This record gives sequence, structure tokens and C-alpha cells, in this order.
Amino acid sequence: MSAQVDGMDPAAGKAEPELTDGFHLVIDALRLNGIKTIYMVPGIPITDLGRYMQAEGLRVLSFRHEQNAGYAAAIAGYLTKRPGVCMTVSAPGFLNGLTALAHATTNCYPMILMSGSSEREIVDLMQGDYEEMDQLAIARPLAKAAFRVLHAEDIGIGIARAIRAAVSGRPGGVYLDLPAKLLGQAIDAAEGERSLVRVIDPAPAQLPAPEAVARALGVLEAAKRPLIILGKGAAYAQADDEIRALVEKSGVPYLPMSMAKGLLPDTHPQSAGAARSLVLQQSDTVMLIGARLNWLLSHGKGKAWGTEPKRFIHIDIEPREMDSNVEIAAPVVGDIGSCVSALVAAMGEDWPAPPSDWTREVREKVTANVERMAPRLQNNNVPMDYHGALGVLRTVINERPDAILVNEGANTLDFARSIIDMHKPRKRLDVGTWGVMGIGMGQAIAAAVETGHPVLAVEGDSAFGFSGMEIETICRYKLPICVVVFNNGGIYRGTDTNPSGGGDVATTVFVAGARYDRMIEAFGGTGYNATSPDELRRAVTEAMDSGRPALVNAVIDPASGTESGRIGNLNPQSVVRKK
Ligand code: OXT
Ligand code: ADP
Ligand code: MG
Repeated sequence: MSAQVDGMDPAAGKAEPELTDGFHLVIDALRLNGIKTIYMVPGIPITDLGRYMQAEGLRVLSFRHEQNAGYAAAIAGYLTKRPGVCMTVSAPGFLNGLTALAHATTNCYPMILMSGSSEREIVDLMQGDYEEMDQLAIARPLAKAAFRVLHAEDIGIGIARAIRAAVSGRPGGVYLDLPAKLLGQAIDAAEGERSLVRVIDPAPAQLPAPEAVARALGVLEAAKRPLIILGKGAAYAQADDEIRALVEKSGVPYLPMSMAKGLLPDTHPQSAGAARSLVLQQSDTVMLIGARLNWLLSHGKGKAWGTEPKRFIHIDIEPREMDSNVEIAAPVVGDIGSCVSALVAAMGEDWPAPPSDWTREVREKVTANVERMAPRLQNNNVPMDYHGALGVLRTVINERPDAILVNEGANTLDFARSIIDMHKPRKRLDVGTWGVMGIGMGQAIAAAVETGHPVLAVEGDSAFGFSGMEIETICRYKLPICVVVFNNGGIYRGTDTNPSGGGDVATTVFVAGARYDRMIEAFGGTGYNATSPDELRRAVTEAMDSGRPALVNAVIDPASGTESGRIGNLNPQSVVRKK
């Protein structure tokens, strides 16, 4: 769109050229490339950019803190395979968004952090500009790519580069620096239009080499105790039918990483989710699909992986991921859709089933673990424990398989992961590779906005605190989000005491008896206080069915958690003093 309608200059008596400017070129470039939603916090120098975006029909969601807008953009990228865009002001707003940019890069989510910045001439001479900061230099090590645009005629190419960098190959976070002066720069409208770039095929298919496919199948066929591990890269790829075909045709037990839960339903007969330790230890061959052998998989070695040597088949778009932790016997480099299709095609019609003593052993372990857990989920204890409360939420999700579950905390995260079954792909969004607290409200907002489905956000009380102010945002946009705060009065537990025996409360302890439900009432949402599983069931059912913003304060026994949930082993131990 042009910024100025042409008019007559009475003095010169001739028509002025139609002009456009940086503001409108940014908007036109985003729209040309199908970007429809912006997650942001307004302020100098991007306040008007937000207004013009709204005027031009983009959906512009204004947050209370850039970090939450950034987490929203990052997960929007994960859910849609298009870059989620977060827009911030200069220095402090940019820095607030940076954690989310790094998180996107770490988790392989396509995202663009687009920040206004101060004037280059002054910043580079360090003359103390308003919010002076060399943002490009700071963003670069945390992003997959980082660009700055200085001239209006380069906006089209700058945005095209940012989009392609975010989604092609291994997706990641991209930084785009937009100095204030750029936005006001005027150029001829026709020239501006010509400068825009439509990104054709932004994430091109990357086909695996036929010999890599043959090698992988050779390794799989020779396995006595094979295992498939599905990671969130497999969920991101949106190759759901192909992955299901591979799993079912191979007959191999599979283990979903947390955000891959639901890629095949957790109730699938080949799911080994409830026999995790057994399959990691006892398998002899492991096919990784869109999952890295990082800390979440104990780096592919050590006690968790048993004593027998393993052979790994690894499917990933990033060649450098191969051999990152252990030797990969069969690397298959390419996009997951292409790789998995090629494997399925090459398996032919008569692929042999894995040895039945192995699949039976896995199945028996799954059944035993599920049966052992079942009665605990039925308990109606007051105060609630994690099993009683999560047993209720498990039913809520079973009855609403399209709902999206957002989940963070320590115990609240770890128990929910194993208790709440997921039935469809990309329905479970959580803390990701870094185990970061604070993703909750941003992810919930983006999930509701991008998918239109209801969202259940299951939050530890500490976790919720990192983004809790965004419940105002949820109410403002009237989003179908039900937040359940698992209120055990602290980080991990609410029962710790100050080791000095006096003074302040312990570092992990919060105000006892806090009423988080009252917070949402301040903004017109519905608050519930639930002290028993029955009350929790009634509250969450009503909230989910209403489609309106709600927050349930779920009162959990302060003593029922454990330090760091299931990863307490990662806490270093002092040699000087035992707790
Ligand atoms: O096979 P075995 O026998 O081993 O059993 C396994 C499964 O087979 C079985 N299972 C089942 N059984 C029956 N039925 C079913 N359906 C079933 N499914 C599974 O159950 C067990 C366990 O299965 P799982 O979970 O798959 O296996 P496991 O061994 O746990 O898996 C290992 C991991 C590593 C893959 C897994 O544990 C994992 O994914 N962990 C992620 C952990 C994580 O990321 N945690 C978050 C970070 S913790 C900490 O750092 C926190 N902080 C610090 C902080 C952070 N993080 N960020 C920032 C910005 N600042 C500070 C803070 C502040 S947590 C935290 C707040 C905590 O307090 P809250 O109040 O929020 O929360 P509460 O703790 O609730 O109070
Ligand atoms: P999880 O935490 O679930 O184990 P990770 O984030 O560790 O998953 O791994 C995701 C992997 O998926 C990354 O190595 C990334 O390169 C890969 N990946 C992401 N998208 C694709 C894709 N479309 N095709 C192939 N690999 C992909
Ligand atoms: Mg807690």
C-alpha cells in the first residue's frame, strides 16, 4: 500500500510521485509471504507499525511482556511451519524477547524476532542514543541467522531472507533489526512494490540418498529388539500419516518424547511410553526420528541405556546432528516426510515383524505400569495430590482430544507427561529442550489463536508466575483458555524451611493459601478454587465447555512434590554440607 495518495503540487503544477515507506513495505512484505499474525509489545519506534499492521488487516496481539510474545511466536512457528513473528521495541524490549529467540533456536522452532532499534550512526559511536544497543551483535550468537535492513528498498529482501532462514533446513530463530529511521524512509511506491520478494518453496523437501535408506533398513531388519523414538521434530514435520505407516508397517515399539506424544495416540498398542526404562535399556537398535540424543535421552549412553551396545539409525534434516553423542550406524539426512516415505516405500509389502518375545515383553511392561498407576488416578484425597488432580485432567483431555495441553512446572510437568494421554499430533506443548519456566501463557495464547481449539494450561504455581500477567491478555482477546494452577505453595514443594532456623521463608516457598483464581477475576475472567478432585472436575469441565477465559486454583498438598520432579539427579551435591 502506498503511504501517500498522489496530489497536485500547486506551486510546480505537476503530479507528485506516489510514495510508500518503510512501515508499509514491512507490512506488504509480511503479507505477501502469508504472515498474518504478529505477537508484540508496542512502544518507540514500532508503535505506529503495530497500528498500521492492524489497519492493513494483520492480527496484532499485544502482550504485557515481550518474553511471552516471543514464546507465543516461537510455538506459533512450531504449530504452523511458518515463522511466528514477535515484534519488540529497542534495547529493553529486544532483550526481553531474546530469551524466546534463543529458545526457538534451541528447540528448532521457526521464529522471527523483529525489533526496532536506535540510530546506527549514534549507536556505533556510542554517543548515548535513546535505548542505545548494538542489537544485531547481541542477537547473532543466539539466532540461526541475524539481519539488519538499512534501506527501504532492502526490506523485501531482508524479510525474505529472514523467512527462508527460519523455516528451511533445521528451523530456528532469526533476528531482524529494523532501525527507527528505516521505518520512515520514503521511496517510490512502484519501486517499493518491485522490491518485495515472495519466498517460493521456503522449506524445500530434502530427499535422503537411496543408499542411506537401504543402509537404515538393513540395520533395522537385523535388529532383535528394535525401538523407534519420535521427537518433536517428527511432530513439527506434519508427516503424520507417513510416520504412522512406518511405525505400523515395521511393528516396532515406539517411545514418544514429550511433545511427540499424540503423534500416534498414546493408547496405540505399539506405544512404549509406559515402559521407557525397559525399552531404553533393553533395545539393541534405535531409530531416532526428529529427536536429538541430548540430555533428555541421556546422550545415548550410560546407565539409562543398559549394558549392551546399540546401533542407531538417525533421521534428521541437520547432517551435523549425526554422531553428536554416539556413533550413528545409519544416518538418514533429509526432511522427515521424505525420509519416512522413502523408508516405507523401500520396506515393500512383506516387512518382517520384530521378534515377538521382544514386542510381548514391552507390551507386558506397559500393561503392568498402566495398571499400577490406574488406582492412584482415582483417588479423591483432600488436599489433592498430583495423581488425584491429574487423573481428573486426564479424563478432561480424553473427552476433548482436540484440545491443546500446555504444561510447565517440575512435578506438575513430569506427572502430567506420563498421566495425561494425548490422542492427536501437536496437542502437547511444554517446556522443550531447556526445561524453561515461563512458556505457559504465551504458548497457550498462540495455541488458541493459531488453531482455534480450546487450551488447557496445566501450570505449577512457580511456573505460572513467570508469565501470569498475560491472563489479562487472555481476557482481553477472550480466548478459550482454561489455566489450572497446581498450587502447592512453592517451587517443587511448599514445606521447606529456612536452613538457618529463622529469618526469611525458604527460597522455594511462596505465600501459603494463595488464591490465583482471584487474579483472573480482576480482568473479567472466571475464577474457581478447587480443593478436591471432584471440585476440580466440575470447574475444569465448566471452564472448557464455556470457551471463555478461566483460571482454576487447584489446591495441592504442599508436601506431595519432590525436588526438581524427575530430574533431581541433575542437582549438584555439595561435598561440604548435606541438606
Ligand atoms: O519406565 P519407568 O519405570 O522409568 O517409568 C517411566 C514411564 O515408563 C512411566 N510412564 C507411565 N506409567 C504408567 N502409565 C503411563 N501412561 C505412563 N507413561 C509413562 O512413568 C515413568 C516416567 O516416565 P517419563 O516421564 O517418560 O520418564 P522420565 O524418566 O522422567 O524421562 C526422563 C526425561 C528427562 C525425558 C523427563 O524427565 C523429562 O522430559 N523431563 C523434563 C524435565 C524438565 O524439563 N523440567 C523442567 C525444569 S525443572 C527446574 O529447572 C525448574 N525451575 C528452575 C527454572 C527453570 N526451569 N526455568 C527458568 C526460566 N527459571 C528457573 C523452576 C523455577 S522447575 C521450576 C518450578 C517448579 O515449581 P512449580 O511450582 O512450577 O512446579 P511443582 O514442582 O509442581 O511445584
Ligand atoms: P525432542 O526434544 O522431542 O527429543 P529435539 O528438539 O531434540 O526433539 O529434536 C528435534 C530434531 O528434529 C532436531 O534435530 C531437528 O533438526 C529435527 N527436525 C526438525 N524439523 C525437521 C524436519 N522437517 N525434518 C527432519 N528433521 C527435522
Ligand atoms: Mg509448585
